[in-house]
Amino acid sequence: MNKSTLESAPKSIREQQHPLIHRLANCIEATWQQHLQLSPYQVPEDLGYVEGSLEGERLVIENHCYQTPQFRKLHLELARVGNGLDILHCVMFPNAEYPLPIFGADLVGGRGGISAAIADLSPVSGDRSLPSTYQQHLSQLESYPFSQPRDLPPWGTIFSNFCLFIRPTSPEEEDAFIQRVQGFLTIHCQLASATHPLTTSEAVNQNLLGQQHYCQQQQQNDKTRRVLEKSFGMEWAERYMTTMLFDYVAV
Ligand code: BLA
Repeated sequence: MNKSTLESAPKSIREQQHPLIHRLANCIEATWQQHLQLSPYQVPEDLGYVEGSLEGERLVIENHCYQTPQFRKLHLELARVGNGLDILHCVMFPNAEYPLPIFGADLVGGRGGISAAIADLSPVSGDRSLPSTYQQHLSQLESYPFSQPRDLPPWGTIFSNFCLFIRPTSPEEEDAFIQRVQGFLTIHCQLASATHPLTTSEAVNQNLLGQQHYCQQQQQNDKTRRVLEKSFGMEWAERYMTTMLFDYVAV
């Protein structure tokens, strides 16, 4: 195994990634910068830039993290497996005091094209519904007839009715995907900035329980786990999935 942390990565791997991943990464960061007050977020020391290759292909991971008054962690991760499989992973974890849904996105693919493009604003309330302001704004986004919608896995009960999960099949569909995600992000940043914090510990605990459930479901994604295990081993994959990808504040 070859695992290393570099003080500064030579050049963002997004330059080499699939153009849709590169575009979405830029779009996410630009939207965050436009609408939120970003501060640095301390990534666990050895997890900012990681490289591994155990039995199979080399996996390179680059993490970009920020925090804001409303979000305890904004996480954008770019990864490359071997010479062909590119991954973008993004989650916006709200602070415990803010009753906000969780924005998440994952793009997986390579030279043969993107196989999975998913984005959602996932509810964390007790009744698993989105706040009505979110429902109103999201239902006004332009719909697009994507030709290859994909079925959610069994753990995907956390996603909302607005969840978009497709395999994009043309440049038009790639544009429409970016446009929808941009819509999700803009609505989310604007509504989050106007949201007041919760005032009771019961409400905060309920919010944290919802976030915990979201993370526990995501931790069941065996496709993600397998990619990490192949390059870093089981123990490391478990630590990475529970401390970096889907960590939560236990209630
Ligand atoms: C699917 N995620 C996948 C797949 C791979 C990864 C290889 C299968 C692609 C396919 O079916 O076409 C791998 N994803 C990774 C890795 C990382 C990653 C290695 O993020 C990180 C290092 N996943 C998320 C988030 C969402 C998500 C935030 O991280 C949603 C908001 C969803 N990914 C998601 C779903 C699938 C997937 C629903 C399909 C799973 C399935 O079909 O079983």
